[in-house]
Amino acid sequence: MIKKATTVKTLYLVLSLVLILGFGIENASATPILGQKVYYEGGSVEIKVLPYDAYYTSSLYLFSTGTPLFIAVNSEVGKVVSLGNLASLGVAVGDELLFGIVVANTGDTFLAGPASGNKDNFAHAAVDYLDSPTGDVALFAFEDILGGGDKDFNDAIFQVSGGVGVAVPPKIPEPASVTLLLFGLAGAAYVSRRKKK
Ligand SMILES: [Ca+2]
Ligand SMILES: [Ca+2]
Repeated sequence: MIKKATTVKTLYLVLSLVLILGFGIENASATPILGQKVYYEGGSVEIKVLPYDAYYTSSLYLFSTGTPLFIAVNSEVGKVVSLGNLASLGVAVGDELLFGIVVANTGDTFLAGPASGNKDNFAHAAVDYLDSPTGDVALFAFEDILGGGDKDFNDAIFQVSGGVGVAVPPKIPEPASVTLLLFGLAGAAYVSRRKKK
């Protein structure tokens, strides 16, 4: 009898936790912002493919890298792709994380971010950003039709978590530029000392 009560208690606790966590995420979620820019904050970045509703097949790419980096297809729901630390891909802290989709059926490429980034002058992604102590999350919901079409913004949905932010983080000066700065200062000090003599 006691054992059964404990089991029920445990089950209740687990259910409550699931509910709290679920609602916590739901509540903390901000309003999606059309054309929101996101920036790299350092550390690793992970992408998860979320359920979508579209006729077209779209592939997610990261365009901040030298050559666009293929990440996943909208139909691969549940797939998780870890990009690791983006520094290894040539993306620096403070750089804009420019995600976009390539629509297989039409050949169109649509970038997230402001409308001006796209040939149809339409913002193709709504970004729902959540800054939380357990990790930052940005939900990208894309519209896959040129000019906006039905504007339902659910044609390709990806969750980006990790070092992602919506404010421009301060740039960390590279060791090389710090060294140059020190050399410059030393040079200036030398010149001014010589002038005094
Ligand atoms: Ca749709
Ligand atoms: Ca649509």
